[in-house]
Amino acid sequence: MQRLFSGIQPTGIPQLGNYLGAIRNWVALQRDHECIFCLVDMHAITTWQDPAVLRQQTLAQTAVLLASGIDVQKHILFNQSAVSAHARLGWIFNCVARIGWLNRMTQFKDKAGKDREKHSAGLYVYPDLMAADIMAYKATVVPVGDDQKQHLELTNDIAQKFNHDYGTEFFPQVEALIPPQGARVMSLRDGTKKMSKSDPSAQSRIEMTDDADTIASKIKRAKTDSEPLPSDPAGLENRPEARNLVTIYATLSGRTVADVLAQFGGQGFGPFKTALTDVVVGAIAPIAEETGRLLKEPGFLCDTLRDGANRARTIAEPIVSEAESLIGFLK
Ligand code: AQP
Repeated sequence: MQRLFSGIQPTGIPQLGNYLGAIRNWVALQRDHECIFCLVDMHAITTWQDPAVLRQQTLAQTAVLLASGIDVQKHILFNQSAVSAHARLGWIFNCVARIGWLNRMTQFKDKAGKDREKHSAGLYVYPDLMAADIMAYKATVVPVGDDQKQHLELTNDIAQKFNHDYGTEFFPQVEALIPPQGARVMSLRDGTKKMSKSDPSAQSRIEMTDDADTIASKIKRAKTDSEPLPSDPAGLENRPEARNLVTIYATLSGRTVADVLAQFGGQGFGPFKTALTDVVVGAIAPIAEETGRLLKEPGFLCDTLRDGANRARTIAEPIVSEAESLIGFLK
């Protein structure tokens, strides 16, 4: 059975993009993989996080993941900072990765914008820590949304350079599992921008704890254009908002975009938005309800993470310790 690693930053309540791009696939992949799921709190602090809010969001994300169907009896769920092997291997990878490689990372450019020099050094070396997260477990499968593809290519470059530099075949290559549909859910306010849990506008995203009324209101106010929906997918070109909403509908209802347009093509957005609301509420309401119940048990959530960290440590410690020996650290 292949070992799978994937993470999510506790930078807010998971949004529909996190769910369709990652969490929903994590749940399905549990059937035939050994899974390690991580709340990457060390990644989260690459941008400022209020300590109390970070703690609360870590618990809230744990609740959302459990409510979505992550099975902690069979698999591992923990928060990154609780397993020091990540930081140790992350530093080693900072010394393996080349500055030129990091300079090419588009996510850093997107997140840092024009004011690059004012951002944390952590944000810049984020992909090295991500490579360490995966390699600390020698995981070979990483399910992610489209935005993480470049970071996984870098992970393979780092693993290969480490192996080359130290004359070993120690670290494996990883495979990115990117869902064919839903890998890039866009903002409800701007169809050219990715939906993000830390976007300043809560109207831009559906959160996994939103109730039916909130979902209905966000979808009603979602940006669209004034044309009716096209009858085939080619008609969605240059219509990013329409394409986004149709893709969300198709992904959640397990249909193709062509099939959805065969039903709604030629109609205005009104009836489509009503149907979309039903589909989104159908998927999210049960998760939101179970999340609310779990949030009343913070002790249980903490115990779940602590147990997960203990189990994660037993895998990562020997791997990272051997990597340290390979590079000449005296043990
Ligand atoms: N809009 C999206 N569509 C599809 N997949 C997405 N993912 C994130 N946004 C979308 C996938 O969710 C997983 C966890 O993401 P993350 O929390 O590690 O960081 P992120 O990609 O930066 O997500 P956010 O929501 O945009 O967080 P913030 O606002 O903190 O930057 C990843 O697999 C990601 O691909």
